[in-house]
Amino acid sequence: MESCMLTHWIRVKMMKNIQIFLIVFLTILFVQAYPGYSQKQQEIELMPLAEFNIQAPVGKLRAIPVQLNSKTRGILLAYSADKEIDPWIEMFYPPTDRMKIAVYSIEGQKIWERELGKGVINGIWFTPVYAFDMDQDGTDEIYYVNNIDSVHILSYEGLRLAAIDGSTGKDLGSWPWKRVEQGSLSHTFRNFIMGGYVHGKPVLITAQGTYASMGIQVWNPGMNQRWELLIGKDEPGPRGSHMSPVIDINSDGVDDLLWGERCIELDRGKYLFIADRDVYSGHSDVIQPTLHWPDNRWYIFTCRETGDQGQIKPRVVMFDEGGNRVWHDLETGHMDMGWTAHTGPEDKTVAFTISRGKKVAGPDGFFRLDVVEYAYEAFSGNPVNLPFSAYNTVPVDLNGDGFHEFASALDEQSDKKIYDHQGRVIGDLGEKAYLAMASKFLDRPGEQILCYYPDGRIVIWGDKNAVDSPRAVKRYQHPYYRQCQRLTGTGYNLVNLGGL
Ligand SMILES: [Ca+2]
Ligand SMILES: [Ca+2]
Ligand SMILES: [Ca+2]
Ligand SMILES: [Ca+2]
Repeated sequence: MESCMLTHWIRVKMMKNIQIFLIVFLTILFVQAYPGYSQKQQEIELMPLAEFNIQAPVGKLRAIPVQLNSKTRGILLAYSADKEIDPWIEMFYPPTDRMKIAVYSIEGQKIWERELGKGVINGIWFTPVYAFDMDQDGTDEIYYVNNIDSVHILSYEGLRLAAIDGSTGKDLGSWPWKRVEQGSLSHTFRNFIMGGYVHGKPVLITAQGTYASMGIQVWNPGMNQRWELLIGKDEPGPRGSHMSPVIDINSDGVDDLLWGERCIELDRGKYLFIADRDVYSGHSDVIQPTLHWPDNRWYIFTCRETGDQGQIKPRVVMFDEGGNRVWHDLETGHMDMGWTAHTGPEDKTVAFTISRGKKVAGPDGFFRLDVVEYAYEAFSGNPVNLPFSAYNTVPVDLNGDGFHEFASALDEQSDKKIYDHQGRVIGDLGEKAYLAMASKFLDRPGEQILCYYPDGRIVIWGDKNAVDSPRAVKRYQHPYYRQCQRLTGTGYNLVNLGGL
Protein backbone atom coordinates (compact mmCIF):
# COMPACT_ATOMS: atom_id res chain seq x y z
CA MET A 1 0.00 0.00 0.00
CA GLU A 2 2.73 2.36 1.06
CA SER A 3 4.91 1.55 -1.98
CA CYS A 4 1.89 2.19 -4.26
CA MET A 5 1.40 5.66 -2.75
CA LEU A 6 5.11 6.34 -3.15
CA THR A 7 4.98 5.40 -6.87
CA HIS A 8 1.98 7.72 -7.34
CA TRP A 9 3.82 10.56 -5.56
CA ILE A 10 6.89 10.10 -7.82
CA ARG A 11 4.68 10.07 -10.92
CA VAL A 12 2.94 13.34 -9.90
CA LYS A 13 6.28 14.95 -9.13
CA MET A 14 7.70 13.90 -12.54
CA MET A 15 4.61 15.22 -14.39
CA LYS A 16 5.02 18.56 -12.62
CA ASN A 17 8.69 18.73 -13.56
CA ILE A 18 7.84 17.93 -17.19
CA GLN A 19 5.18 20.68 -17.13
CA ILE A 20 7.65 23.24 -15.75
CA PHE A 21 10.27 22.15 -18.28
CA LEU A 22 7.75 22.52 -21.15
CA ILE A 23 6.66 25.99 -20.00
CA VAL A 24 10.29 27.20 -19.75
CA PHE A 25 11.21 25.61 -23.10
CA LEU A 26 8.19 27.11 -24.94
CA THR A 27 8.84 30.55 -23.37
CA ILE A 28 12.45 30.49 -24.62
CA LEU A 29 11.24 29.49 -28.11
CA PHE A 30 8.62 32.31 -28.12
CA VAL A 31 11.06 34.95 -26.94
CA GLN A 32 13.55 33.93 -29.64
CA ALA A 33 10.87 34.05 -32.36
CA TYR A 34 9.40 37.38 -31.19
CA PRO A 35 12.21 39.44 -29.66
CA GLY A 36 10.01 42.56 -29.70
CA TYR A 37 7.74 40.91 -27.16
CA SER A 38 10.39 40.31 -24.52
CA GLN A 39 11.76 43.80 -25.16
CA LYS A 40 8.49 45.32 -23.90
CA GLN A 41 9.54 44.22 -20.43
CA GLN A 42 12.68 46.38 -20.67
CA GLU A 43 12.67 50.06 -19.79
CA ILE A 44 14.30 52.45 -22.24
CA GLU A 45 17.75 53.36 -20.97
CA LEU A 46 19.10 56.36 -22.89
CA MET A 47 22.88 56.43 -23.24
CA PRO A 48 25.53 58.13 -25.43
CA LEU A 49 26.59 55.61 -28.08
CA ALA A 50 29.28 57.90 -29.49
CA GLU A 51 30.56 61.30 -28.47
CA PHE A 52 33.07 63.62 -30.12
CA ASN A 53 33.88 67.31 -30.46
CA ILE A 54 34.27 69.13 -33.77
CA GLN A 55 36.44 71.78 -32.05
CA ALA A 56 34.37 74.77 -33.15
CA PRO A 57 31.44 76.70 -31.72
CA VAL A 58 28.16 75.60 -33.31
CA GLY A 59 25.01 77.65 -33.84
CA LYS A 60 23.20 75.52 -36.39
CA LEU A 61 24.30 72.11 -37.63
CA ARG A 62 22.73 69.72 -40.11
CA ALA A 63 23.64 66.03 -40.31
CA ILE A 64 23.08 63.42 -43.03
CA PRO A 65 24.20 59.77 -43.23
CA VAL A 66 26.71 59.46 -46.08
CA GLN A 67 27.85 56.28 -47.86
CA LEU A 68 31.68 56.42 -48.01
CA ASN A 69 31.99 53.20 -50.01
CA SER A 70 29.87 50.09 -50.51
CA LYS A 71 30.60 48.93 -46.94
CA THR A 72 31.14 52.00 -44.77
CA ARG A 73 28.78 54.76 -43.77
CA GLY A 74 29.83 58.06 -42.23
CA ILE A 75 28.08 61.24 -41.12
CA LEU A 76 28.08 64.50 -43.04
CA LEU A 77 27.97 67.64 -40.89
CA ALA A 78 27.18 71.10 -42.33
CA TYR A 79 27.49 73.91 -39.79
CA SER A 80 28.80 77.28 -38.62
CA ALA A 81 28.76 79.30 -35.40
CA ASP A 82 25.62 81.10 -36.61
CA LYS A 83 22.08 80.02 -35.82
CA GLU A 84 19.82 79.23 -38.77
CA ILE A 85 19.78 82.24 -41.17
CA ASP A 86 16.34 82.59 -42.70
CA PRO A 87 15.68 84.60 -45.91
CA TRP A 88 12.65 86.48 -44.54
CA ILE A 89 13.93 90.07 -44.04
CA GLU A 90 12.62 90.28 -40.47
CA MET A 91 14.64 87.17 -39.57
CA PHE A 92 17.68 87.46 -41.88
CA TYR A 93 21.00 88.60 -40.42
CA PRO A 94 24.51 88.65 -41.91
CA PRO A 95 26.71 85.61 -41.21
CA THR A 96 29.51 85.99 -38.65
CA ASP A 97 31.23 82.69 -39.43
CA ARG A 98 32.14 80.66 -42.53
CA MET A 99 30.06 77.58 -43.19
CA LYS A 100 31.86 74.20 -43.08
CA ILE A 101 31.06 70.81 -44.54
CA ALA A 102 32.78 67.83 -42.90
CA VAL A 103 32.51 64.06 -42.96
CA TYR A 104 33.13 62.04 -39.81
CA SER A 105 33.20 58.30 -39.24
CA ILE A 106 30.38 57.00 -37.04
CA GLU A 107 32.99 56.60 -34.29
CA GLY A 108 33.75 60.34 -34.46
CA GLN A 109 36.99 60.47 -36.51
CA LYS A 110 37.21 63.43 -38.87
CA ILE A 111 37.71 62.17 -42.44
CA TRP A 112 37.75 65.54 -44.20
CA GLU A 113 36.49 69.08 -43.76
CA ARG A 114 36.02 72.06 -46.09
CA GLU A 115 35.40 75.67 -45.24
CA LEU A 116 33.02 77.17 -47.80
CA GLY A 117 33.24 80.67 -49.32
CA LYS A 118 32.29 83.89 -47.55
CA GLY A 119 29.13 84.15 -49.66
CA VAL A 120 27.73 80.79 -48.53
CA ILE A 121 25.04 81.31 -45.89
CA ASN A 122 24.33 78.81 -43.12
CA GLY A 123 20.61 78.54 -43.73
CA ILE A 124 18.60 75.60 -45.00
CA TRP A 125 16.85 77.75 -47.67
CA PHE A 126 20.02 79.40 -48.98
CA THR A 127 22.25 76.34 -48.83
CA PRO A 128 20.54 72.94 -48.95
CA VAL A 129 22.90 69.94 -48.68
CA TYR A 130 22.20 66.45 -49.98
CA ALA A 131 24.19 63.18 -50.20
CA PHE A 132 23.38 60.80 -53.07
CA ASP A 133 25.17 58.26 -55.26
CA MET A 134 24.24 59.39 -58.77
CA ASP A 135 26.98 57.45 -60.60
CA GLN A 136 26.26 54.32 -58.50
CA ASP A 137 29.90 53.61 -57.67
CA GLY A 138 29.05 53.00 -54.01
CA THR A 139 30.20 56.44 -52.77
CA ASP A 140 27.75 59.28 -52.20
CA GLU A 141 28.44 62.59 -53.85
CA ILE A 142 27.55 65.65 -51.79
CA TYR A 143 25.44 68.26 -53.55
CA TYR A 144 24.93 71.77 -52.20
CA VAL A 145 24.14 75.29 -53.40
CA ASN A 146 27.38 77.26 -53.54
CA ASN A 147 27.79 81.03 -53.91
CA ILE A 148 31.01 81.76 -55.82
CA ASP A 149 30.70 85.49 -55.10
CA SER A 150 32.49 86.08 -51.79
CA VAL A 151 31.49 89.75 -51.53
CA HIS A 152 27.82 89.82 -52.49
CA ILE A 153 26.34 87.32 -50.08
CA LEU A 154 22.86 87.76 -51.59
CA SER A 155 24.05 87.30 -55.19
CA TYR A 156 21.86 85.00 -57.26
CA GLU A 157 24.16 85.14 -60.31
CA GLY A 158 26.88 83.60 -58.11
CA LEU A 159 24.81 80.55 -57.14
CA ARG A 160 25.95 77.13 -58.40
CA LEU A 161 24.92 73.56 -57.82
CA ALA A 162 28.19 72.07 -56.53
CA ALA A 163 29.13 68.40 -56.21
CA ILE A 164 31.98 67.05 -54.08
CA ASP A 165 33.16 63.51 -53.38
CA GLY A 166 31.69 62.17 -50.12
CA SER A 167 34.78 60.14 -49.22
CA THR A 168 37.42 62.84 -49.92
CA GLY A 169 35.70 66.25 -50.12
CA LYS A 170 37.27 66.89 -53.56
CA ASP A 171 35.40 68.92 -56.21
CA LEU A 172 33.44 66.91 -58.77
CA GLY A 173 31.58 69.61 -60.68
CA SER A 174 29.62 72.86 -60.68
CA TRP A 175 26.53 73.92 -62.64
CA PRO A 176 24.46 77.15 -62.83
CA TRP A 177 21.58 77.38 -60.34
CA LYS A 178 18.18 78.14 -61.86
CA ARG A 179 16.37 81.39 -61.04
CA VAL A 180 12.56 81.37 -61.24
CA GLU A 181 11.51 84.10 -58.81
CA GLN A 182 12.32 87.84 -58.87
CA GLY A 183 10.34 88.68 -55.73
CA SER A 184 11.25 89.35 -52.12
CA LEU A 185 14.27 87.84 -50.40
CA SER A 186 12.02 85.28 -48.73
CA HIS A 187 10.39 84.30 -52.04
CA THR A 188 13.67 84.21 -53.96
CA PHE A 189 15.95 82.19 -51.70
CA ARG A 190 14.00 78.96 -51.26
CA ASN A 191 16.32 76.27 -52.58
CA PHE A 192 15.93 72.49 -52.36
CA ILE A 193 17.99 69.45 -53.42
CA MET A 194 16.45 65.98 -53.34
CA GLY A 195 16.88 62.67 -55.16
CA GLY A 196 14.91 59.59 -56.09
CA TYR A 197 14.82 56.53 -58.31
CA VAL A 198 13.12 55.83 -61.62
CA HIS A 199 12.99 52.04 -62.08
CA GLY A 200 16.14 51.71 -59.95
CA LYS A 201 18.12 54.49 -61.69
CA PRO A 202 18.96 57.59 -59.61
CA VAL A 203 17.78 61.08 -60.54
CA LEU A 204 18.70 64.33 -58.80
CA ILE A 205 16.05 67.00 -58.11
CA THR A 206 16.81 70.71 -57.76
CA ALA A 207 13.99 73.10 -56.93
CA GLN A 208 13.32 76.76 -56.17
CA GLY A 209 10.51 78.76 -54.60
CA THR A 210 7.64 78.05 -52.19
CA TYR A 211 5.24 80.99 -52.15
CA ALA A 212 4.92 82.27 -55.74
CA SER A 213 6.74 81.12 -58.93
CA MET A 214 8.38 77.73 -58.51
CA GLY A 215 10.78 75.57 -60.53
CA ILE A 216 11.66 71.88 -60.39
CA GLN A 217 14.48 70.34 -62.46
CA VAL A 218 15.29 66.64 -62.59
CA TRP A 219 18.75 65.44 -63.67
CA ASN A 220 20.07 62.11 -64.97
CA PRO A 221 23.54 60.84 -64.03
CA GLY A 222 26.06 63.04 -65.82
CA MET A 223 23.85 66.04 -65.01
CA ASN A 224 21.84 65.90 -68.22
CA GLN A 225 18.49 67.50 -67.59
CA ARG A 226 15.70 64.93 -67.77
CA TRP A 227 12.82 67.39 -67.44
CA GLU A 228 11.86 70.73 -65.93
CA LEU A 229 8.58 71.98 -64.54
CA LEU A 230 7.96 75.69 -64.07
CA ILE A 231 4.88 76.73 -62.07
CA GLY A 232 3.91 80.37 -62.62
CA LYS A 233 2.81 82.41 -59.63
CA ASP A 234 -0.74 82.79 -61.00
CA GLU A 235 -1.25 79.16 -61.99
CA PRO A 236 -4.14 77.54 -60.11
CA GLY A 237 -3.46 75.11 -57.27
CA PRO A 238 -1.40 75.07 -54.09
CA ARG A 239 2.12 76.46 -53.79
CA GLY A 240 5.04 74.49 -52.33
CA SER A 241 5.80 73.46 -48.76
CA HIS A 242 8.70 73.60 -46.31
CA MET A 243 8.76 69.79 -46.43
CA SER A 244 9.68 67.93 -49.63
CA PRO A 245 9.12 64.17 -49.28
CA VAL A 246 10.10 61.80 -52.09
CA ILE A 247 8.05 58.60 -52.06
CA ASP A 248 6.76 56.02 -54.54
CA ILE A 249 3.19 56.74 -53.49
CA ASN A 250 1.52 54.45 -56.06
CA SER A 251 4.16 51.66 -55.90
CA ASP A 252 4.89 51.64 -59.66
CA GLY A 253 8.70 51.68 -59.36
CA VAL A 254 8.93 55.43 -60.05
CA ASP A 255 9.49 57.75 -57.09
CA ASP A 256 7.15 60.72 -56.78
CA LEU A 257 7.86 64.18 -55.34
CA LEU A 258 5.29 65.80 -53.07
CA TRP A 259 5.77 69.48 -53.93
CA GLY A 260 3.17 70.84 -51.57
CA GLU A 261 -0.09 69.17 -52.56
CA ARG A 262 1.28 68.52 -56.06
CA CYS A 263 2.30 64.91 -56.56
CA ILE A 264 4.79 64.72 -59.46
CA GLU A 265 6.21 61.47 -60.83
CA LEU A 266 9.96 61.68 -61.41
CA ASP A 267 10.17 59.89 -64.77
CA ARG A 268 8.68 62.59 -67.01
CA GLY A 269 7.45 65.23 -64.56
CA LYS A 270 3.73 64.47 -64.97
CA TYR A 271 1.28 65.21 -62.19
CA LEU A 272 -0.28 62.17 -60.51
CA PHE A 273 -2.61 64.68 -58.84
CA ILE A 274 -2.85 68.23 -57.54
CA ALA A 275 -4.85 67.93 -54.33
CA ASP A 276 -7.27 70.83 -53.70
CA ARG A 277 -6.24 72.31 -57.09
CA ASP A 278 -9.34 74.49 -57.51
CA VAL A 279 -9.92 75.53 -53.92
CA TYR A 280 -6.47 76.32 -52.51
CA SER A 281 -3.59 78.49 -53.72
CA GLY A 282 -1.52 78.93 -50.55
CA HIS A 283 1.34 76.85 -49.15
CA SER A 284 1.24 74.08 -46.55
CA ASP A 285 4.00 74.01 -43.94
CA VAL A 286 3.49 70.29 -43.37
CA ILE A 287 3.21 67.67 -46.13
CA GLN A 288 3.61 64.27 -44.53
CA PRO A 289 3.00 60.88 -46.16
CA THR A 290 1.59 58.60 -43.47
CA LEU A 291 1.29 54.84 -43.82
CA HIS A 292 -1.89 53.04 -42.79
CA TRP A 293 -0.16 49.80 -41.86
CA PRO A 294 -3.17 47.43 -41.81
CA ASP A 295 -3.93 47.91 -45.53
CA ASN A 296 -0.53 49.29 -46.62
CA ARG A 297 -1.96 52.55 -48.02
CA TRP A 298 -0.53 56.05 -47.81
CA TYR A 299 -2.31 59.16 -46.59
CA ILE A 300 -1.00 62.72 -46.78
CA PHE A 301 -1.26 65.10 -43.81
CA THR A 302 -1.14 68.86 -44.53
CA CYS A 303 -1.18 71.99 -42.34
CA ARG A 304 -1.73 75.49 -43.71
CA GLU A 305 -0.97 79.08 -42.82
CA THR A 306 -3.37 81.90 -43.38
CA GLY A 307 -3.83 81.84 -47.12
CA ASP A 308 -4.95 84.44 -49.65
CA GLN A 309 -6.80 87.30 -47.90
CA GLY A 310 -7.22 84.97 -44.93
CA GLN A 311 -10.01 83.17 -46.78
CA ILE A 312 -8.36 79.79 -46.98
CA LYS A 313 -10.05 77.08 -45.00
CA PRO A 314 -9.75 74.47 -43.73
CA ARG A 315 -6.31 74.74 -42.15
CA VAL A 316 -5.68 71.02 -41.59
CA VAL A 317 -6.47 68.42 -44.27
CA MET A 318 -5.80 64.69 -44.58
CA PHE A 319 -5.76 63.36 -48.15
CA ASP A 320 -5.73 59.78 -49.39
CA GLU A 321 -2.99 58.54 -51.73
CA GLY A 322 -4.95 59.80 -54.75
CA GLY A 323 -5.15 63.36 -53.38
CA ASN A 324 -8.81 63.17 -52.26
CA ARG A 325 -9.83 64.72 -48.95
CA VAL A 326 -10.46 62.24 -46.13
CA TRP A 327 -11.12 64.72 -43.30
CA HIS A 328 -10.35 68.33 -42.45
CA ASP A 329 -10.52 70.70 -39.49
CA LEU A 330 -10.07 74.30 -38.29
CA GLU A 331 -11.27 77.40 -40.12
CA THR A 332 -8.76 79.82 -38.58
CA GLY A 333 -5.22 79.87 -37.23
CA HIS A 334 -1.72 80.09 -38.65
CA MET A 335 -0.72 76.42 -38.66
CA ASP A 336 3.02 75.87 -38.43
CA MET A 337 5.04 72.68 -37.90
CA GLY A 338 3.63 69.26 -37.12
CA TRP A 339 4.02 65.56 -37.78
CA THR A 340 2.29 62.22 -37.88
CA ALA A 341 3.53 59.32 -35.75
CA HIS A 342 2.67 55.74 -34.86
CA THR A 343 2.30 55.12 -31.14
CA GLY A 344 2.30 51.77 -29.42
CA PRO A 345 1.44 49.35 -28.15
CA GLU A 346 -1.66 48.95 -30.36
CA ASP A 347 -0.65 51.25 -33.27
CA LYS A 348 -2.55 54.48 -32.80
CA THR A 349 -1.55 56.83 -35.60
CA VAL A 350 -1.57 60.45 -34.50
CA ALA A 351 -1.45 63.70 -36.51
CA PHE A 352 -0.17 66.75 -34.67
CA THR A 353 0.12 70.46 -35.49
CA ILE A 354 0.29 73.86 -33.82
CA SER A 355 -1.11 77.27 -34.49
CA ARG A 356 1.01 80.22 -33.52
CA GLY A 357 1.13 83.96 -33.20
CA LYS A 358 4.31 85.90 -33.92
CA LYS A 359 7.57 84.17 -34.85
CA VAL A 360 10.93 85.77 -34.20
CA ALA A 361 14.31 84.46 -35.31
CA GLY A 362 17.86 85.72 -35.49
CA PRO A 363 21.26 85.15 -33.87
CA ASP A 364 19.53 83.80 -30.72
CA GLY A 365 17.47 81.17 -32.53
CA PHE A 366 13.79 80.57 -33.30
CA PHE A 367 10.88 81.52 -31.04
CA ARG A 368 7.13 81.14 -31.60
CA LEU A 369 4.56 82.94 -29.45
CA ASP A 370 1.00 81.94 -28.50
CA VAL A 371 1.45 78.32 -29.52
CA VAL A 372 -1.70 76.16 -29.40
CA GLU A 373 -1.37 72.40 -29.98
CA TYR A 374 -3.84 70.22 -31.90
CA ALA A 375 -3.76 66.44 -32.22
CA TYR A 376 -5.97 64.01 -34.13
CA GLU A 377 -6.45 60.33 -34.69
CA ALA A 378 -4.73 60.38 -38.08
CA PHE A 379 -7.21 58.45 -40.24
CA SER A 380 -10.53 59.62 -38.73
CA GLY A 381 -9.67 63.19 -37.72
CA ASN A 382 -11.14 62.65 -34.25
CA PRO A 383 -9.39 64.95 -31.75
CA VAL A 384 -7.07 63.31 -29.23
CA ASN A 385 -5.30 64.68 -26.17
CA LEU A 386 -1.59 64.00 -26.17
CA PRO A 387 -0.24 63.46 -22.64
CA PHE A 388 2.83 65.63 -23.32
CA SER A 389 3.65 68.89 -25.11
CA ALA A 390 4.46 67.83 -28.67
CA TYR A 391 5.60 71.27 -29.87
CA ASN A 392 9.20 71.02 -31.11
CA THR A 393 9.28 67.22 -30.80
CA VAL A 394 10.56 64.68 -33.33
CA PRO A 395 9.14 61.12 -33.45
CA VAL A 396 11.84 58.45 -33.01
CA ASP A 397 11.67 54.71 -32.25
CA LEU A 398 14.48 54.40 -29.73
CA ASN A 399 13.68 50.93 -28.37
CA GLY A 400 12.99 49.34 -31.75
CA ASP A 401 9.44 48.16 -30.99
CA GLY A 402 8.25 49.82 -34.24
CA PHE A 403 6.43 52.66 -32.45
CA HIS A 404 7.55 56.20 -31.79
CA GLU A 405 8.90 57.99 -28.78
CA PHE A 406 9.20 61.79 -28.94
CA ALA A 407 12.38 63.85 -28.57
CA SER A 408 11.78 67.51 -27.69
CA ALA A 409 14.96 69.09 -29.03
CA LEU A 410 14.27 71.04 -32.22
CA ASP A 411 14.56 74.63 -31.08
CA GLU A 412 15.26 77.01 -28.21
CA GLN A 413 11.78 76.41 -26.79
CA SER A 414 12.20 72.61 -26.44
CA ASP A 415 12.68 71.10 -22.98
CA LYS A 416 15.27 68.58 -24.33
CA LYS A 417 13.43 65.63 -22.80
CA ILE A 418 12.27 62.41 -24.45
CA TYR A 419 8.69 61.27 -23.85
CA ASP A 420 6.99 57.94 -24.37
CA HIS A 421 3.43 57.79 -25.76
CA GLN A 422 2.05 57.94 -22.20
CA GLY A 423 3.85 61.22 -21.58
CA ARG A 424 6.45 59.78 -19.23
CA VAL A 425 9.92 61.35 -19.42
CA ILE A 426 12.24 58.54 -20.48
CA GLY A 427 15.39 60.52 -21.23
CA ASP A 428 17.14 63.87 -21.04
CA LEU A 429 19.42 65.10 -23.84
CA GLY A 430 20.80 68.03 -21.81
CA GLU A 431 19.56 71.64 -21.80
CA LYS A 432 21.85 72.77 -24.64
CA ALA A 433 20.99 69.88 -26.98
CA TYR A 434 19.74 70.36 -30.54
CA LEU A 435 18.54 67.42 -32.62
CA ALA A 436 19.94 67.02 -36.16
CA MET A 437 18.96 63.42 -37.06
CA ALA A 438 16.60 60.81 -35.64
CA SER A 439 16.70 57.48 -37.49
CA LYS A 440 18.66 54.24 -37.64
CA PHE A 441 22.12 55.34 -38.80
CA LEU A 442 24.19 53.02 -36.60
CA ASP A 443 24.37 49.28 -37.06
CA ARG A 444 22.62 48.44 -33.80
CA PRO A 445 19.00 47.86 -32.70
CA GLY A 446 16.55 50.77 -32.46
CA GLU A 447 16.83 54.25 -33.93
CA GLN A 448 19.36 56.81 -32.74
CA ILE A 449 19.37 60.58 -32.20
CA LEU A 450 22.28 62.81 -33.21
CA CYS A 451 22.47 65.96 -31.08
CA TYR A 452 24.86 68.89 -31.33
CA TYR A 453 25.76 71.28 -28.55
CA PRO A 454 26.99 74.93 -28.80
CA ASP A 455 30.49 73.95 -27.59
CA GLY A 456 31.01 71.69 -30.60
CA ARG A 457 30.08 68.43 -28.90
CA ILE A 458 28.26 65.83 -30.97
CA VAL A 459 26.49 63.06 -29.08
CA ILE A 460 24.74 60.08 -30.66
CA TRP A 461 22.09 58.90 -28.21
CA GLY A 462 20.37 55.52 -28.21
CA ASP A 463 18.57 52.99 -26.03
CA LYS A 464 20.93 50.54 -24.34
CA ASN A 465 18.15 47.92 -24.21
CA ALA A 466 16.82 48.34 -27.78
CA VAL A 467 15.65 45.23 -29.63
CA ASP A 468 14.20 45.42 -33.14
CA SER A 469 10.70 43.97 -33.48
CA PRO A 470 9.54 42.46 -36.80
CA ARG A 471 7.58 45.67 -37.44
CA ALA A 472 10.65 47.84 -36.83
CA VAL A 473 12.67 45.73 -39.27
CA LYS A 474 9.91 46.23 -41.86
CA ARG A 475 10.19 50.02 -41.36
CA TYR A 476 13.98 50.05 -41.83
CA GLN A 477 13.67 47.96 -45.01
CA HIS A 478 10.98 50.15 -46.58
CA PRO A 479 12.45 52.15 -49.52
CA TYR A 480 10.84 55.33 -48.10
CA TYR A 481 12.96 54.96 -44.95
CA ARG A 482 16.27 55.62 -46.75
CA GLN A 483 14.67 58.43 -48.79
CA CYS A 484 13.69 60.23 -45.58
CA GLN A 485 17.18 59.80 -44.11
CA ARG A 486 18.71 61.65 -47.07
CA LEU A 487 16.51 64.72 -46.54
CA THR A 488 17.82 66.03 -43.22
CA GLY A 489 19.99 68.73 -44.89
CA THR A 490 17.27 70.21 -47.12
CA GLY A 491 13.90 71.71 -46.11
CA TYR A 492 12.19 71.02 -42.78
CA ASN A 493 12.35 67.25 -43.22
CA LEU A 494 13.50 66.06 -39.77
CA VAL A 495 10.16 64.49 -38.82
CA ASN A 496 9.21 62.65 -42.03
CA LEU A 497 9.87 59.16 -40.64
CA GLY A 498 7.01 59.63 -38.17
CA GLY A 499 4.72 58.75 -41.08
CA LEU A 500 6.27 55.27 -41.47
CA1 LIG B 1 29.14 58.06 -56.44
CA1 LIG C 1 5.26 56.20 -58.32
CA1 LIG D 1 5.02 78.77 -43.79
CA1 LIG E 1 9.51 52.69 -29.62
